[in-house]
Amino acid sequence: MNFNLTDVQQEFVKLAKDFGEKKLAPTITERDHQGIFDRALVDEMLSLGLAGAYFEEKYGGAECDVLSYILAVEELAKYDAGMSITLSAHVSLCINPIWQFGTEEQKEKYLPGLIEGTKLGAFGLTEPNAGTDASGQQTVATKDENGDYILNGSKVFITNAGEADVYIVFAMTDKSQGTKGISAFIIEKGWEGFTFGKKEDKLGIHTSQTMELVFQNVKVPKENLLGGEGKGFKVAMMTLDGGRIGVAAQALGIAEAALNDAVEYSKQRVQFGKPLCKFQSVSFKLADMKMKIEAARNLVYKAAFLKHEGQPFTVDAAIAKRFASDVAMEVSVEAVQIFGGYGYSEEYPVARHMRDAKITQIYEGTNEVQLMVTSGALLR
Ligand code: COS
Repeated sequence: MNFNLTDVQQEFVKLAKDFGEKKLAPTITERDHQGIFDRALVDEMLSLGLAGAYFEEKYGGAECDVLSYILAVEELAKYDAGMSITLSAHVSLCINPIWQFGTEEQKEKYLPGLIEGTKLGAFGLTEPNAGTDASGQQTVATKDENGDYILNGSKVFITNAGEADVYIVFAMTDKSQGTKGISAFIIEKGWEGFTFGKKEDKLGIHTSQTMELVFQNVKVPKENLLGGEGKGFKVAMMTLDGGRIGVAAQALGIAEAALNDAVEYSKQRVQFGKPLCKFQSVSFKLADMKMKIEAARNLVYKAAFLKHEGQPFTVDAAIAKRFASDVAMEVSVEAVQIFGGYGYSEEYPVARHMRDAKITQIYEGTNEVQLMVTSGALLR
């Protein structure tokens, strides 16, 4: 693996960094504290072309690589972890499955708007009683006399919900078939019977929006079946494999931001007549944080590289997601410790990093799920 970033990859980093510095950093505290999902900012971020990194030009993409996209997610997360997951859910969980499993008609219809950013995407798998056990779907899609589907049920904890225009939604088309009775559908906001329920009041990532999807006799044209009937579980699992690299990149960005804040603070804060960084108890802590971050970076970039090369990456994505999210949690907790009492205050950003880090250990498959995936492959 080449560790030198290409010019194009560096360009993606620069785009995200400039946007982070100029547009996200000045308002993050206010947006975080008030729980503002700023659609105008999201649109501006998407207009930079970050969503199209690895898709073909004919759909509006840049035809570069997966790592360019992952680098952008990581960079955004340094400034605004909520914004980074908005992008990751949009690309990994909505654009990618349409691109990977869609018919040419579906791709031509949906990809350009999503890639250009005039449309926002989301993904609905989780239900009140089907979280880690994704096979326990209760949402049902029954066929009508024309072969179209009627969707009934609900989805919870859906990133970008309410704001997104296009949703990848999973439902049981044949309950007797277990995981082979699950199908995926492309659903549009505004269809009759498709509404939004509870908005989550979360511990962190306040600048991203999380809501419930409610389907009451929603008619879904048969043309919007994604990947074939009964293929939904595989669509979901393979989509989540990619999504986990996005979450891992988000975690990496959060950890880097926490370390940078801790380094700066430790140079400025004077106690017992010298800056904190002159105490070995602090400088060694910083060194440990750096070591963990660099190890996480290798895992995250490797998973992105493998995905781009078309090589198997399920286990690498699971390992990267688990490791990077644990690092984000550990590093942000240590950053708070270095800040002391000020770290516990919302006046400084490290409290936000710690709140934001926690979700990376939970969503797109809890870290225990990542152990199931890894051990399952090891013992097969
Ligand atoms: N890629 C391709 N196929 C996969 C796959 C993957 N990553 N993971 C599972 N499959 C396939 C299996 O090969 C199997 O196919 P066959 O029946 O043809 O052999 C099928 O899917 C069922 O697999 P398995 O028996 O392993 O499924 P389980 O119900 O035991 O699920 C876990 C295993 C727990 C790993 C899965 O349910 C999971 O990932 N859950 C977490 C879901 C999640 O991430 N939720 C968050 C929602 S989005 S925030």
